[in-house]
Amino acid sequence: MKEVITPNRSLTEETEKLLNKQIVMEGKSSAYYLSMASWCETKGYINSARFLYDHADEERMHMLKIFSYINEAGGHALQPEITGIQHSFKSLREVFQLILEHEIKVTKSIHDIVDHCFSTKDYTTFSFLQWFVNEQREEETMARRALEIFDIIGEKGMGLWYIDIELGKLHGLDPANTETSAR
Ligand code: OFO
Repeated sequence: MKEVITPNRSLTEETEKLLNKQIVMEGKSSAYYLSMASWCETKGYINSARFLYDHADEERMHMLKIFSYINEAGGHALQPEITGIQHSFKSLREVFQLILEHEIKVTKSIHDIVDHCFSTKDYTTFSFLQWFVNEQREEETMARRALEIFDIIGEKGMGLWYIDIELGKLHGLDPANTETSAR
């Protein structure tokens, strides 16, 4: 009798569900940062806009990393519904405060999945997620440094102009290049 080939599935359904939830978070991060980038560009914060356009791309890349992982492990990665994205902000400082708050939520979500993988002995997914654990540490640090820049320079007078330049430098951008990466 011909052998039935079963799909090689190494993920439990529960882990697949959690990873799909994380896809939604990464997709939301990307949309959120894109919206912030656009707002910054309209307000003339060109360096912050470039920073955030790049960041939106990075978040999409994080989302795609999880897509590949789920599908390679025999699951089904689902395109997330993204709604309810904020389009205007009170100030540039508020943008970076919201980024920090958002990244802290993302870190918690990643840690919860890591916990789940550890307790269910899914060491493969546990190992896959280490990249995200490190990435979140870097992103939270970056958001905290950004807020320090506001405190150090101060927002009065030319302050915001200098803050915008320093925020770009924090992301490794050359302030002499005034084009945004919105293309
Ligand atoms: Fe995906 O790294 Fe932040 O959110």
